[in-house]
Order: sequence, then structure tokens, then C-alpha cells
Amino acid sequence: LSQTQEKGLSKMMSKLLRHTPEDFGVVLDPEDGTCSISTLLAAIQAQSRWSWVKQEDIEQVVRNSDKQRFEIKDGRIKARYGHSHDKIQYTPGNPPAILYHGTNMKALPSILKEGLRPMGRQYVHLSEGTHFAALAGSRRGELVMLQVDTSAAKQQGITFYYAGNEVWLSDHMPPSCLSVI
Ligand code: HQG
Repeated sequence: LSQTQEKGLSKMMSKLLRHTPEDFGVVLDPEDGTCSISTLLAAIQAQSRWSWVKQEDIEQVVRNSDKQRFEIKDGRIKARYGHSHDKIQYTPGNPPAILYHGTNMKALPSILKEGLRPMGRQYVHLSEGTHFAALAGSRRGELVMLQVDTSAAKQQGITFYYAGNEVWLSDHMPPSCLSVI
């Protein structure tokens, strides 16, 4: 796989595993959001652009994903985070005292007023470090880094879920738990 092919295939896999499996005739496990690798492979090969894809190519995308977007276990594959589709189950966890969310200057006034909302996804996405948060925030304009006080959030009854690789998920995060850094 060339780097361009790898990126394209990764986007295709994200679309299918995070957003619209039904458009590809795939049903994800309602609990953990997985499907078998063979199901994913067949659905990808059914797209004329990707008819040449082999299982090794999918495995290569999973292995090389800079943000470890996917997880393979016991012959099944899932997107680890980012879903807009069905709410998949995560185990509640205890996050570090501070988590980060990168956003952009245009969104800031609304975030400071109403807090962080999941918007088009199932959860708000938070990171243990500023690196991934900065990547996420920079996609939509001038980066603003927010710090989340997780103890304050827990006191308000907010649950945190660990998606792996430094990514944490939560429901709506009120402005009182946020500060700009
Ligand atoms: C913003 C990518 C106005 C929020 C990334 C963000 C991440 C508000 C945007 C992962 C708001 C939603 C998730 C409010 C939140 N008013 N704007 N009240 N509350 N927002 O893409 O966290 O490369 O759904 O700040 O790197 O940016 O795809 O969420 O700017 O890890 O693997 O609304 O997706 O990873 O955008 O990104 P998104 P996100 P991948």
C-alpha cells in the first residue's frame, strides 16, 4: 500500500465503522461496535475503487494508524472512537486529573457559554496529552486548547470512558469544568 492508498483506505474504514455501516450492508455488533474482518473486507471489496484490497492491507492500516483509530481482536475489528452511529458501550474509567480538548477560535464563545457538546458524534472527545488535542483542534481553524478539570466534572456526575491510546470520552462537559490554556 502506498501512503495515499493507506490514507484513503483508513478514511473508508472510518466511514464504515464509525458512521454509516448500513450504507455498506454491514451490521455492527450493537454492544462493542465490531464486525468480523471478513465482513469488513467483503464490504470494502464490493466498492469498485477498493476491489483489490486484501486482508493484509486492512491490517497494515490498523498497524500504521498514527492515532490507532482501529482495534483488531479475535478476528473482529472496530473503530476505537469517533462514532456518530450507534452508541457503543465503553467501560467507565478514572481519568487523570486534567484532560485536554483542542478546538478552534470560532467555536470558543459558544463552548464557554454552553460547554462541550458531542456535536455530530456520540461523545465529547478528550485527550490525556495536548498532542492529539492539538491535531484535532487545528483541523478547523485557529487552535484553542481547553483544559478539563475531571474531578470537578466527576462531582457533577459526569462519567468518563476510556477508548484507548490516551483518548477519553464523556457526555456534555459544562463550562464550569473548562479553562482555556
Ligand atoms: C466543537 C478526530 C460550538 C468541538 C479528532 C469540535 C479527534 C462546539 C467540534 C476526534 C461545542 C466537533 C474527535 C459547542 C464542541 N459549540 N462548538 N458547544 N462543543 N464543539 O470532529 O473532538 O482523525 O466531532 O470543539 O482528531 O474535534 O477522525 O470532534 O471542534 O480525535 O481519527 O465542535 O476525531 O480523529 O468536532 O474530534 P468533532 P473533535 P480522527
